[in-house]
Amino acid sequence: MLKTVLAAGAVAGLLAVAGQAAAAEVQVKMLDKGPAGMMVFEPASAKLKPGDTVRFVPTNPGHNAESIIGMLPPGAEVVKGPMNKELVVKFAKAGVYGFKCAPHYGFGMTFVAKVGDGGPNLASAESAYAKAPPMAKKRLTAALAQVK
Ligand SMILES: [Cu+2]
Repeated sequence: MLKTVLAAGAVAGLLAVAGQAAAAEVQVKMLDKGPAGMMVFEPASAKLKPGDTVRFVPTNPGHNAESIIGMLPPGAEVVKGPMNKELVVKFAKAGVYGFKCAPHYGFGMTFVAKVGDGGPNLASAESAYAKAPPMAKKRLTAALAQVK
């Protein structure tokens, strides 16, 4: 009996360790200039698993990261990072999550995370930013193509 309990505990412990090892963090720099041009998140997209996190790093001053309203799965929390501060977002639900830098949305400063299989809003993600500024629309389309 005792042996059985110990074995079950050992298995649970192993699963916990595996779960921790599987969760990843992606660092996304907020930059005035990057390989993709002026006012960029670098990288501009990421493929994640549920439980992973993104750390938006204010490498250059004058930026923030916040949700693009409508470009996230139903029930997911809208986030809004302060200017010049790090923002850490943990993605619990599968889905497509769009982010923008508020001052530079018109310059196309956007980021897309696809979590899991893209969840319930993968098909509708493009219509969510149909009315975005033209440069944002262009970069969001490219970022989404990267992760699809
Ligand atoms: Cu910015």
